Amino acid sequence: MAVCKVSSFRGALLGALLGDCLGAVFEGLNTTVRSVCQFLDRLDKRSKEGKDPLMYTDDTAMARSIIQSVLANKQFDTNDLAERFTEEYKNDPHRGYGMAVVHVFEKIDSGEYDNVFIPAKEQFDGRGSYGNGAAMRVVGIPLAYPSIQDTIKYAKLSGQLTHASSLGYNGGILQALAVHYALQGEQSKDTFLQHLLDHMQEVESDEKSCSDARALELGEFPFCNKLKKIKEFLEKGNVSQDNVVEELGNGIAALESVPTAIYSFLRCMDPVEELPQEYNNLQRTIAFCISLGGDTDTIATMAGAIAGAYYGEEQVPLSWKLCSEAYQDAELWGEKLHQLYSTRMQSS
Ligand code: F2R
Ligand code: MG
Ligand code: MG
Ligand code: MG
Repeated sequence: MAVCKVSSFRGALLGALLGDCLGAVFEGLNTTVRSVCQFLDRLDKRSKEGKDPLMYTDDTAMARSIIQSVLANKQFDTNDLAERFTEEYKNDPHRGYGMAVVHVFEKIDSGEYDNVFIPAKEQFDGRGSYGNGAAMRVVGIPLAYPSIQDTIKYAKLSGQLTHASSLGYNGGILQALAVHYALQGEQSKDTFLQHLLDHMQEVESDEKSCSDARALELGEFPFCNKLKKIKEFLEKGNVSQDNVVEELGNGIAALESVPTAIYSFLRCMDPVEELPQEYNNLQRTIAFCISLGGDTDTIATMAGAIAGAYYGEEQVPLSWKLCSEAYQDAELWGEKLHQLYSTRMQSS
């Protein structure tokens, strides 16, 4: 396993934060590459004018709870995490949370549930949520646990607190794996994708994953199939944004957004014709995701986390950072997570 630099940890958290704060401006709007780039280009002026920062949304609010929980507890503690999610929501409910997930917080807060996983299992008449909430917030897990088995285990548990459908928590596992492999540094697109595919083939082969996919008429191994589509798109080259949205998605479901974030990261390893030549890879990744439209904050936060882990904080533009709420926390927690990760790596 590669020795990971602190810059990758700070980069992952800053990339995730920027994706959320900048992406949220366009969530659900009809966007064009031009309007996204115009907005991004104005951030330099905005940062100098000392305007209020752009607010983060539920994506970052919940990611912050995971980071604080893994930093505060020696062992991964699902009760502590459930309480942090709930307290965060109660203290600051207007961060654009999903329509259904708030019922999980209300039930946990009621004190009527000894088992913190039950409220999530009751969502959608017992089918559980397949939203992208488990994936949008998971970045702290791969930054805290160098072991791939721990990353999978805790991404799953942290996801299942709100997302009992395997289509929801498996999205969280896939996003965590993508950040894990991005942290390992330079590798080919094929190698990166193959790692994800190898793990997801195992993750999606359990009975619940198969039956959840069947119930939604998705066919077997839905995330693996999307990863194969990404490989096909990358081999094809210049796939249009419309095609990306049509085949990979830009929606609120994990299956319609996590693969899109991974594709965006890999596509933006190379210049993208429609985007300014002077953008670095991280800027390209975030701009590309936002210009796909749909669930822009969440797709950009996931791709931003992967790209930030891969390229490091050197690629985080100062003006974009200065315009994002609470970026100082991302910097500080990136350092703390790096220490934790390094300590765990030495003792393994
Ligand atoms: N909620 C939003 N965006 C909506 C607009 C917000 C607006 N800006 C505002 O100011 O209010 N964004 C955030 O939600 C997504 C993450 O959602 P999460 O945490 O997965 O929540 P939830 O409620 O569990 O699922 C979201 C929706 O997905 C559909 N859904 C999920 N499972 C379903 C199932 N089994 N059957 C049918 N539908 C299911 C529902 O429509 C849920 O409400 C992120 O985008 C975050 O940014
Ligand atoms: Mg959001
Ligand atoms: Mg307590
Ligand atoms: Mg969103």
